[in-house]
Amino acid sequence: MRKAYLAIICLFTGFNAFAQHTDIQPVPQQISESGQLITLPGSYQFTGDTEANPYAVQQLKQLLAGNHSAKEGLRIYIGEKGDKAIRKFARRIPNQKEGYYLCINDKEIVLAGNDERGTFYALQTLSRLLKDNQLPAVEIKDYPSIRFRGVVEGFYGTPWSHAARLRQLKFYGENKMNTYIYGPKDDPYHSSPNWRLPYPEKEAEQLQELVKVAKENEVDFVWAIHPGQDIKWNQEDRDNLLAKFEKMYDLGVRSFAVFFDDISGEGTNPVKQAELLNYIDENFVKVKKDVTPLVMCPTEYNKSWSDPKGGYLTTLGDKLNPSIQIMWTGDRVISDITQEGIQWINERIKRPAYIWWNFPVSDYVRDHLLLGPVYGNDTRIADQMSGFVTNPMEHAEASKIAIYGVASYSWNPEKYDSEKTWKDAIKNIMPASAEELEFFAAHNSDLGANGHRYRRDESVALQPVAQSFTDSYIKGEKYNENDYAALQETFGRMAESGDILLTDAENTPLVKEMKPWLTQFKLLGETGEEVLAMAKAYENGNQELFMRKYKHVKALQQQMFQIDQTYNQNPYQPGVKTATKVIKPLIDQTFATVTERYNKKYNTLLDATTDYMPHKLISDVEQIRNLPLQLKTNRIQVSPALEVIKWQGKGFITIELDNVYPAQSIDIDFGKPEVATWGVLEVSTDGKEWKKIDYKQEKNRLTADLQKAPVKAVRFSNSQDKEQEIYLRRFVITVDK
Ligand code: LTM
Repeated sequence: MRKAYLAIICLFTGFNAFAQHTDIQPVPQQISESGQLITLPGSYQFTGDTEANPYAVQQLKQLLAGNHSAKEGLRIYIGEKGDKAIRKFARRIPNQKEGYYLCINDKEIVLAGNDERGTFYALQTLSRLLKDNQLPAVEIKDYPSIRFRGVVEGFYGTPWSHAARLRQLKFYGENKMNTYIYGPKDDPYHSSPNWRLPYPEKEAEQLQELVKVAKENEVDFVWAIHPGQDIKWNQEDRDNLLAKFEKMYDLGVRSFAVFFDDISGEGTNPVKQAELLNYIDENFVKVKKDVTPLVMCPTEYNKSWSDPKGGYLTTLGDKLNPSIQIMWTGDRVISDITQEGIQWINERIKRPAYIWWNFPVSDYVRDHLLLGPVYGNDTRIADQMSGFVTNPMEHAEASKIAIYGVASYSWNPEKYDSEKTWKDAIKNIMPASAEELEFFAAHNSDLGANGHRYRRDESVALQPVAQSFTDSYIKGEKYNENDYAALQETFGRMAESGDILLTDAENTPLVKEMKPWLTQFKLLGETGEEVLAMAKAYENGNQELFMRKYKHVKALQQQMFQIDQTYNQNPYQPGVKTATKVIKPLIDQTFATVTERYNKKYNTLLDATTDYMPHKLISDVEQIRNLPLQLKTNRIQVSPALEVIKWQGKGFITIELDNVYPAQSIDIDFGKPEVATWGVLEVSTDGKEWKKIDYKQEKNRLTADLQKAPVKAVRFSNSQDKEQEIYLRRFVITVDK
């Protein structure tokens, strides 16, 4: 009886006939199911396979292994609205771009797209449902809530490799993302001054292959140009830009973007930007006919950098042709998208914003891995945005955890479950070691202190225990045995999961990216175990054991220091930091506490320091005041910033050292040659009285030789009333230690 009922689902039943148990990402808009499982027979009768989206048909036939031209067997209907093969299901297809209708029962499978992409997405859902040669009987009506969903490779740092990009495009197709915007800041042919030049042959061939693979996965390959830092607003540069677009068109590109972010000077003029974009729209996009609407990233791409009166943004809103999409990162450079925030920008640009979400990008915190869940974006504003793309880390595989979350959020925000999607992502990316990866990711998700003040939860489940241990042992005297045992278990698992993931052979590109962090994580876990052993030995009055454990901790700390100094040595935030929000501070504080107690009790002088930052940065320049300091042996440096910094008149930056040191030199690079006309460098021996010092300037580099003069603080100020725009590339003080 039940079987008969199911056999007619595709044609006659309505939705919500059954409860939903099937668990797939992105979550479909409507799904009903009976709970019946259908075992695939191995022979299939296809209807519509010669007309339907060929990429969907090809994948379908790979998925359903067996006889594809049988006279008997499960019937498969596939096609797009308007195709004869699926005419009888046409009314069931959602009338939405990229929408589809999927029905599975024991007589037939229907994959009916509202358009070609819809059919492809029906197939992706089918593929997710297939487990152990069985499919659940379901009826699904589905479509995306946000029009453009995907990734903008828009970070600073090493661009993704060709192989990584190919894997990404497949991943986007599987997760129903339709957009990949190519805009790596460090690709010289994307940005100034080489944007005018064509790609060399090898790169051009690779781009051509990416375009082809993007197409096979129903992804729009959007090639972005970043010409603003040196563009001349004349016909010659318009021609240069169109010539470059023509070259990209010849490689197969059919979607284009122009980025004006992170630039200063003439290129920031909104009237000129709008004129250029409209010119490209009218003389290229509309002429070609097969090119999709342009996307642009404005210079004022977030609220905190925008003229409150709206001059720049309203100019774009008024002047840009309506079909041109305008990108937006939110209230700040790095921020989550809110109802209020999106209304604010949409009013100004007079169109729904195209969101450029700066997570999990880590180009301003490169010593961290960001593997946590996607959360924070409002789930009720899908109709107020035209697109939602994530800017990832330079680690392509590791970024997939967040990309998977964004795919799910942007397909169906109202049904988006952050924690669950994160867990599913991990299972999808590394099924065999999912438990270990989840554990590692849970402790590697925060960014640490950073100039953008963007933080994420980390080690959430451990926080109550960590707090209780801190209160009872570090602030008090005696730990609770249960807390002790829970921490011991956690530290043990850190070492275990580090080892297991380091040897995982299932996703080797991911292991390769994470290796320095995995090694560090494992060492930190071992350190934690030994620090707990120190606490126990101290409590038991076992001095011999305490000293053994102390020496081991010192050796482990030394190994972690070596990793930090050897791997990921980029010029911005070199090194490898792990579990920095809860676990590392807890281990460090416990170590310091127990060592100090031991010193006091046994009158010893054991070193209780762990790595710490004794020096301070003080500034009234908004974009500088929260930048962390870095300490490399005898060099104290400000962590460089990537964007243009607006330095108000009389604004200053001061580095205050913990003591007076004989100073060797000060070395500054503000990315501009004319700093000497407004900048004053001073030093102080007490932080109160200041002495102006001379510096040499060669191009953008300022250096002062201090010849071991005693220094407690260094200050650099804008001596004038006028705002300056700089890039904070380098600010280093070298002292004798
Ligand atoms: O966010 C935008 C629009 N531009 C840049 C990105 O290239 C960079 O990756 C992020 C994060 O540092 N910040 C930017 O300003």
